[in-house]
Amino acid sequence: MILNTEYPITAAQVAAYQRDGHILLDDVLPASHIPPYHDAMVRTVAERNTETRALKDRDTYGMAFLQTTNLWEYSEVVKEYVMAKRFARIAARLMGVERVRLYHDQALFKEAGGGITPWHQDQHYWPLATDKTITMWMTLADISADMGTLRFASGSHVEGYLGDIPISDESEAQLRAFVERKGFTLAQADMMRAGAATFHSGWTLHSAPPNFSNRMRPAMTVIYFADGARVSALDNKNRIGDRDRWLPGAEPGDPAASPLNPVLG
Ligand SMILES: O=C(O)CCC(=O)C(=O)O
Repeated sequence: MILNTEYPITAAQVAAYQRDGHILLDDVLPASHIPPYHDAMVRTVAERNTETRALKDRDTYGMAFLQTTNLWEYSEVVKEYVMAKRFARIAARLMGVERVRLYHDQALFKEAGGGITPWHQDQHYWPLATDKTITMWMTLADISADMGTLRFASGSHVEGYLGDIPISDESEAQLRAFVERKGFTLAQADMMRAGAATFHSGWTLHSAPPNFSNRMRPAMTVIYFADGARVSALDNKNRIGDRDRWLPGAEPGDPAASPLNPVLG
């Protein structure tokens, strides 16, 4: 089955990912294979979503997307997708590691009229003592930039942890100013075909524009880290929450390897 097949990654692509902290790859899941996964994800998001407020009544984070986590725990079809060797091997190859584990998945559906995704660093949230973390962000429909393809600050991953700056109006102001001051080149796909994906490092600064269209931007993410990584200090409140949810029972210094974090490839 397609999810266990190899997606060839060249040495030039590995070098580009390691230099920029992100890369766009086409046909990570060829479009003809998407419908069953798309449908299972839409169904699971509908079942699990707890957001009922109108967009105008939410804060900036709430307007950015409907965020539904670990869909694989609730749908066998989504589980097949999240556990796919094909995606995990891309993650391992780009990071230059032998094997990766699953951290968690999340659907990030930016609604029609949804707001910006503020500038942020994912690894602010993750109690993982390694630089080898990566998110696959796949669109399940053809989308254009004005629906919210991700915008990356190329090379910003080398900065490492920039502090306790969770996704918010403050992160948008503070980190946008940082990106401008440092003069990072910005990269954003003008369009992405269904099944294309970006991969970005946990430290890479990124954001997204609003969804100006009248259609949902259905994005599915899977987050991986290098097998062998340990749990870091729980030095901000989001890392405590993430440890409780994604690394149950693990203490700082322990291997990051709970039953929710299988080796995938
Ligand atoms: O989907 C978005 O707008 C933001 C995605 C993101 O921040 C991520 O996947 O790390």
